[in-house]
Amino acid sequence: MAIALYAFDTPNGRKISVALEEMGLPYEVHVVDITKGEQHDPAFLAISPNNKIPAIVDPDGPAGRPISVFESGAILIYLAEKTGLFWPGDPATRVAALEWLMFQMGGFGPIPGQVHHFVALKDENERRYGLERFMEETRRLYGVMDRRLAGNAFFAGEPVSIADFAILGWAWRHQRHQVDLADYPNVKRWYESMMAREGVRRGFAVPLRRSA
Ligand SMILES: N[C@@H](CCC(=O)N[C@@H](CS)C(=O)NCC(=O)O)C(=O)O
Repeated sequence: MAIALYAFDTPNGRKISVALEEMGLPYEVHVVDITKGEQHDPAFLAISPNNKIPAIVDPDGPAGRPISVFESGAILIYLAEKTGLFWPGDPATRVAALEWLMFQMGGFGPIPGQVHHFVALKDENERRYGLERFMEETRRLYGVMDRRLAGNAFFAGEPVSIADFAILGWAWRHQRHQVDLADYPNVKRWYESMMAREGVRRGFAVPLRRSA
């Protein structure tokens, strides 16, 4: 039975559509339009108590019972454990996948997300302060990623892991947080190789907004 994906067209939503496509899992999209406040609907809160996308409901969860999962990192781990895919079997490599997944969840998401917020402000002073603070840190994070990828094809080494899907969701928005990937050649090489994957293409193409 299909997994229900509750999402919108944002980095955190795209992480999961990409992972579901790459894993070949059947799923159906339920758009939660966060620009219209739909993340506060009681029915959605029942599965995502922090009123944020993404969330999933898997009708075929542990012991064959339905389960809902919120928080994109938890969803990625759940799907990786369910399928055994993009979840390194070697314990040391799995630790690396978890490290880079947590790096994304704790930093490379919350920080560029602040750039997205401040860049849209009209007040010049508020904008300047926020951008100074969060763009510098965003660029530092790209530097961390570039150094990691200097000696590794993917974030946990070989092969691709769920950490790559998590980080890709945010790197996909590099223009919005005003980062030129040419300044980070290893990230650029990784980004282009990830975006060329068939499953990734499908994951970014699936509609996560209602048509007007
Ligand atoms: N840590 C959460 C963050 C999710 C998140 O920030 N989702 C945003 C869209 S990318 C959202 O739903 N925002 C709506 C709101 O804050 O009201 C995750 O990774 O799932």
